[in-house]
Amino acid sequence: STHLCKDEGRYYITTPIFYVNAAPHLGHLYSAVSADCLHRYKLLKGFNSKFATGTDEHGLKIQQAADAAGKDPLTFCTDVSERFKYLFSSCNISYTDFIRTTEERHRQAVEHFWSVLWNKGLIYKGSYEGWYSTQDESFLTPLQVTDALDSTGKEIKVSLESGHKVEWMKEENYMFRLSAFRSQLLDWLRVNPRAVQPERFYQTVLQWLQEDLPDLSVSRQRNRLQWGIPVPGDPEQTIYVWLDALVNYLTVAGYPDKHEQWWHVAHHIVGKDILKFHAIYWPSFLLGAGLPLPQTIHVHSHWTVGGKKMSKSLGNVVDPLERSQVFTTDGMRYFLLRQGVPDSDCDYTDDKVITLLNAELADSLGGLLNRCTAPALNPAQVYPSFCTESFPIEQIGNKGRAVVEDYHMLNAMKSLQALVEQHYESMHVYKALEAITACVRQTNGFVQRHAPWKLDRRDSRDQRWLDTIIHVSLECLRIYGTLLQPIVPEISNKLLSRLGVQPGERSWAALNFLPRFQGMDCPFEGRALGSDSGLLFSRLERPN
Ligand code: ME8
Repeated sequence: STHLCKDEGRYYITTPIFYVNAAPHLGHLYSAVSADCLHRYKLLKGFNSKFATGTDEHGLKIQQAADAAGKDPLTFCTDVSERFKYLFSSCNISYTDFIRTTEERHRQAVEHFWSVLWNKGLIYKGSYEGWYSTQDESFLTPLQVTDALDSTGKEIKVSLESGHKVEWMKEENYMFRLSAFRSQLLDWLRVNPRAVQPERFYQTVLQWLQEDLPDLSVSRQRNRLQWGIPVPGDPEQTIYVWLDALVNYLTVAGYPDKHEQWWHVAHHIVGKDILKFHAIYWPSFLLGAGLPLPQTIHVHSHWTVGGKKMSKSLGNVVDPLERSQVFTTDGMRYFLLRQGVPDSDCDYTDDKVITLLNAELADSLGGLLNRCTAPALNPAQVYPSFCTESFPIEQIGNKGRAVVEDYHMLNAMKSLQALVEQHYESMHVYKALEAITACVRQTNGFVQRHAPWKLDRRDSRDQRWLDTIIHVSLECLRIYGTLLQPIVPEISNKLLSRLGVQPGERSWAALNFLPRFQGMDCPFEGRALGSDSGLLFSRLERPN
């Protein structure tokens, strides 16, 4: 276990802040669960971790949604923001900060940030003429736009990337000198090849930077957009919602005067739909303001339904609250992180959820726990002793009862922690879960192979071997329970409590698999198991 001094051990992770124009869906929960997993993992490693999420409440799209709902914008925003909070607390999203862009602390941060850019001469008054997508709150070049027909058959223009409608816009705006940052961005990416992950999105950003980088409009005329933060010193202009929104990460860190300790350890999780805003606009704003750039931008792909991106505008969303009532919160979390692949889109079906959870949580992991704690095999309900005579440390010339596959299993267990760490750190959580699942399968095979229920308890050698089999299996379960805490906190708690592992014994430093095999004492040996609180995960029924 490494001791971390206060400052080295800081970590700051963020999700995007979500638009409040409609209710949260499964895609939003996925970003939040991914961030929650990293946050919980860092805490278990002993870090002082900050985890921010929140809601993006300004802009034309929100103004229009509030109008359509017949509510004043702030009331409208508060209502939807509460729904995000409710979803997140229902799903054990353990954020430390929730930010709303309509908060006073945020207005102050944005005004300050704007003034810094202005004072450095990076913002100038100009006029913008071009395409704008309100759905995406995004300015587009002619090359990013194509012809399409709307639902009434009328010819319209849409964004090539999102498919959302665009409109021609011509206004007096403030412009940001984005074009001045192209080479600095390229330098940043060259020096920090892990700044944007996974690799394919890093390549996407490099590709974008091969093209010309026009200056960016960073305000809208007040008569077009009232719902936002006015430009300092010019109330006729409202700050562009994306500049406003991105600054949220700084607001949470304590900008403008207390952000340093958190800001230099910032990591963002974003969907690929908003990569350009985070990997081009945001670093340019930060460079302009003389602030450090984020350590990592973790990008993930999209959940689709029937091959189409799940989105409010398409109306094909999966309600995460309703689904987690059916599949349990941990079931939903497990599914999202086991099936979600950052590199590519993933199609959602209930059927996939049921198949996966039944196989891996109910049968494999739950079955293993059941077997090893069942009164038939473990009548004393203890963590039994390990006997090196039946499972010698040296495999060669072994006179015990362990076979070569058993040593393979132990080797896989020994490398599991490092593998899981590597995959958690790089946000390839599905790979961590793949590795854990493979080990669980091996442990089940170990029990199956030696059929401890066939051993004769009256024979003391058999009894010691039986204890050893159970000891090793419980040690495996203890490792799985500890490693899975960031993914399925409730199931892990149930598992570890059943094994009698105390809350203070669940950190990364306490992992130490099978200490008896390394000639050390095992603190669990001889200890009473915790009480039986029922199945780890109940099999899900398929609807007829
Ligand atoms: O873009 N699959 O907010 P937003 C996976 N307010 N993730 C998805 C998803 C899907 N189908 N749909 C959405 C905004 N997401 C801005 C962000 S940040 C300074 C401002 C997730 O409500 C994913 O993280 O449209 C995506 O980037 C984000 O929600 C967009 O949420």
